[in-house]
Amino acid sequence: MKKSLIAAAAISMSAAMLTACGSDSNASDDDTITMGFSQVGAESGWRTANTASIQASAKEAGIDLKFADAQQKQENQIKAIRSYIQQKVDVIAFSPVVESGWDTVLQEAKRAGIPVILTDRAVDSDDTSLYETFLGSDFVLEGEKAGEWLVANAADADVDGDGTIKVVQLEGTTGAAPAIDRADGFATAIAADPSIEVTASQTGDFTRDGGKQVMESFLNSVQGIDVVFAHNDDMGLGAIEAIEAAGLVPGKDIKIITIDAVKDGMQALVDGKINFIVECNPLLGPQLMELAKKVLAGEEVPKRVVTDETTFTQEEAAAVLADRQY
Ligand code: GYE
Repeated sequence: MKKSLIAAAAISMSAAMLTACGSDSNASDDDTITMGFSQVGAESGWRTANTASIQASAKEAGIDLKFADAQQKQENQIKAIRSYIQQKVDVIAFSPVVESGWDTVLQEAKRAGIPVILTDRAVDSDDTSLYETFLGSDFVLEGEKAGEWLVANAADADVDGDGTIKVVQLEGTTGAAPAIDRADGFATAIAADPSIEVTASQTGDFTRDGGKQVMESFLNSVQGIDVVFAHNDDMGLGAIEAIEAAGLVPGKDIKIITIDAVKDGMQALVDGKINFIVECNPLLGPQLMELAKKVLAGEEVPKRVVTDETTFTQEEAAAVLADRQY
């Protein structure tokens, strides 16, 4: 009805007006895509930027987004996914807080005929038919890049000059893909230099507070720490607070390597408090919306879409900091 009225009226309209009417009518069409998105939480600067990207891109793509923050709890994500199934959304997207334990709920989505797209983090399910595609970073590669930098800068990183480079690792959320993969990639890369060893490793849950607390305990229990490898900027920033509180100079007395490259991390890199950052791109929204449209149009999409990323030294960070979006 609405469409035919517009069509009739359009006969006497200019081409410009016709275009305007055509796009206006879309917003209320029944064929508007509804996406249910279950986000991990709001644990880090990366996550905040990721959420903003998804919300803005959905709006731009004309996709009706139902969004839920799971506060880093898998049970909340499962509840959100079940409610999206009940609401009969067109597509479900989510960033799984941990890798395992998703098969049951994903089978429920499959039975309901609702396609699922994984963004940012992967699941470890053997049944890859439970999701259409996985969009996100190569976390193993990120860990390798961090380790390779350390191998290349080993002489400088042996702060106390005792011939052993003692690394303490601040892990991400236990069981999360980026925590598992970054630790693996880092271990592989540092194996090239036997003088580098991970002396202690503990989770800081990807949060600033977590990083601070774990670093405080490392400073009390581990002698001669040369390097901190933090699985994200936020934990590295928390570690900086703990190091400064202990009367040491971050970036000098203890070298710091992190992953993400959010603005606060980049600022600390420019200030000399962090020594190297591996980028992890949170701006996944535009690609996610595009993939969702393709999946729903029945088009083939690749099973894996990897995001392009770089690394930053202190000098490189100084050159780009002013233009950093997040
Ligand atoms: O590195 C960290 C966040 O899954 C890639 O989660 C993401 C990670 C990111 O909390 O800051």
